[in-house]
Amino acid sequence: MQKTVCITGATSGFGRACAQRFAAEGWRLIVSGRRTERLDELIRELKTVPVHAIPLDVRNREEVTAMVRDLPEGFRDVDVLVNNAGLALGLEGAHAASLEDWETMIDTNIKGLCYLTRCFLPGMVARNQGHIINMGSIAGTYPYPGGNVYGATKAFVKQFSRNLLTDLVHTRVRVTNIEPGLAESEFSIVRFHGDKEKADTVYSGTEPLRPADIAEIAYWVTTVPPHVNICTVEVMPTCQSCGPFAIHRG
Ligand code: NDP
Ligand code: 8X3
Repeated sequence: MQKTVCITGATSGFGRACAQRFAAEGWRLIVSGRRTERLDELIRELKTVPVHAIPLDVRNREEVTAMVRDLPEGFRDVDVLVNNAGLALGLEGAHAASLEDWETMIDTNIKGLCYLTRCFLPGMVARNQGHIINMGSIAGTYPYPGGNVYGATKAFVKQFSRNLLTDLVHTRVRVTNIEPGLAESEFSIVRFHGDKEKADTVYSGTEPLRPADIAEIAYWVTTVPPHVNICTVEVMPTCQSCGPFAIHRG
């Protein structure tokens, strides 16, 4: 039977690549994001499968609730939710960072992810079938200068994913936290508030992960036998590793 996947942040990067990957396997797609022209593009591109595209700001709880409540016939029983919408803003130290940026990251990466999860879970539990795939980050495990609130939001995603598993242990609903490292998308352009030149320096001289690499993992975790749950996938490009502890000598 044709399965249904709902992907947030499908207008760019990992989310868009996930939409392409699941479409290639014939899945029915619910795709969302704030940029409607990008959603229109996606509909034109993914002609071979049913697509329900819906403009959505995940920070808006009422919008999220209405989106899930008003899903059209044929799209209501969501098998997989890819909680991908998210962003980093700024790389300043905590003493200099913008509180507005901090709030946007918390509202999107934490609260938005919670709204989507809470809205879709009752259906999944009632059907005793479903899969929540959260887009975490290595930043949720390893600190780096300027990662302050961004990394903390992804640490939330890590622990929330684990706690979901404990609440769902009596069901066959699965939860996976994918934790990518350096990956080229629009992520750094957004982080540096549109400064493409600065964003390019993040990837210069590296071979970063590509959105398609992450989409492959997101699709793969859904294909293992139903009694198997891939809890966490930490993934980095070969050119990246964890740094040493920092010691400041005065
Ligand atoms: P992109 O900037 O390319 O894509 C981000 C997506 O999130 C866009 O589709 C954007 O859509 C959507 N989005 C952002 N804010 C909102 C919002 N308020 N409501 C709805 N959608 C929103 O970045 P990536 O693809 O790289 O990032 C995807 C996820 O992966 C994020 O959660 C990010 O933190 C995480 N990640 C990224 C890594 C990287 O190095 N690239 C590594 C590890 C994790 P729109 O603007 O149209 O709303
Ligand atoms: C994105 C990866 O290391 O830039 O989550 O924070 S990193």
